[in-house]
Amino acid sequence: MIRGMRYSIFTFFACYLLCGGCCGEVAPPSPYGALPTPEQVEWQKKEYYMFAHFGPNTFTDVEWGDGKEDPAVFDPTGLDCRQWAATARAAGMTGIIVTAKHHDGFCLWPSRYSTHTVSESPWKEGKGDVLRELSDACREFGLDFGVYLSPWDQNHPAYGTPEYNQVFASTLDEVLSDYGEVFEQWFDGANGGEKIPPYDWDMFHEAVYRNQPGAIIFSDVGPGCRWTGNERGVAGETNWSTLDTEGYSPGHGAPPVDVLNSGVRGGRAWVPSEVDVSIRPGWFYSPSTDDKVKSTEQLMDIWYTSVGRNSNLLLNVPPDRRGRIHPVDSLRLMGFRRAREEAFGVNIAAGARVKASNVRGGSRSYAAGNVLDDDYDMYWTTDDGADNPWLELDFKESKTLNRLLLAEYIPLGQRISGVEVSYWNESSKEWSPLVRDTTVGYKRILRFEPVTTRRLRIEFESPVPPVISTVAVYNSLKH
Ligand code: FUL
Repeated sequence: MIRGMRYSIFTFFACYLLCGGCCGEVAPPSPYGALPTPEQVEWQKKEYYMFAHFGPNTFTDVEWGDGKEDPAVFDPTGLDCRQWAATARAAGMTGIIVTAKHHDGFCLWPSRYSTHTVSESPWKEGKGDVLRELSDACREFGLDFGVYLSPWDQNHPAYGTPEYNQVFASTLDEVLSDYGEVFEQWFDGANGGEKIPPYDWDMFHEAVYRNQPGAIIFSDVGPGCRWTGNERGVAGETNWSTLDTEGYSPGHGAPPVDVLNSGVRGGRAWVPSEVDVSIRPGWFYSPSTDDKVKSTEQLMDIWYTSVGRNSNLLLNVPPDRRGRIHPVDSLRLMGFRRAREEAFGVNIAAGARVKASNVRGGSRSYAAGNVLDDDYDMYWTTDDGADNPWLELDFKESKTLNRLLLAEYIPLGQRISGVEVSYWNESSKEWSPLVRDTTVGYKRILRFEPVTTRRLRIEFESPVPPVISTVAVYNSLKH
């Protein structure tokens, strides 16, 4: 009898631990609204990668070549894609997207579908292939490889005719089948031509997915990710990863830029924002901008307004005329990395006590403490219909802080529309307002004046239970 009792107490506790605090699994909250694909979730985790604008413009000092450039201008004296990759890696980036073909139509690889390519240039006696060297270097340095291809082509004789759609689709086929895995296909919507021929976007997308089923397609309106509406590095303060794309197309047919900037609450498609911005005033290298490379302060600001606002950051670092990242840009990238490490190196919330207004089903699977672990898939959430959800952090002693990082678990959708943060004011013995904001999404970093306190309270506005994967707190001394 006693033995049996012991056994059942043991099984009860085993069951308790296995089931996460109660007998019987507690179902997770229902997904809400448009949802990301698994590839979009993985893409979002890449956060920060390099854009490399390189081509004839690098040598001619213009931003938009007209396609009439002599291919002989393309002649880097010491091209070294391993140096690009080593730099990106050391900068903390996760990949590189290269302008395989910009608006001038020049192809950085020996394309079968153009006569305006590296093969016609003197570089490596016409035997070179930048995409080969870069894709190999990315693999060697553990980086993702992505390609930019402009549909607008000022060189190709078929441009403007119905045949061009097939030419462009074949070009995509070629690039996307020859250089290994491509994580992102970047379609530029820019077009300075007077008459833009109708592009067959379905055909282009099909070519991408046929060759690279896991690739994320960038354009003004996705479908994988969207332009954030400006090239200044600033995503909307309110930034939904959802958008209504019906009836819109990339380029001139895109929604207004303010819509792209903030997304659309309740939009029917999941099309998260990507911030593209250049470290220099122009997209291509020019010796005249060597002294105009963005400062660490400017880059940190961009971090807060991109990654800190539910976006990925695609930072353009244009290789110079040797075909290497210029030392000024490299130094700046390293300073930027150090600044991020200084700002976010010590998480004040680690080891804090966390309390919540409610824990779903009382289950440990959804406990408040999950917001402090490093596992993105572990989150805190509440029962359906639980009012006024909040989390409270107790640092156990007074701490000075000025940054709060929040992350929603996006596989269940973007849910939160408002956050209100207050701190425990020891002198007045009450909660004092600290900062309030709107959306969270994959990542949100709130900045506020330093405050010294032992406790922080975060209230969430959400039509359905909030699902919070991460809460982190920092005291950034410089940035
Ligand atoms: C724009 C282009 O016109 C610029 O030259 C650059 O490539 C930028 C990323 O996109 O639309």
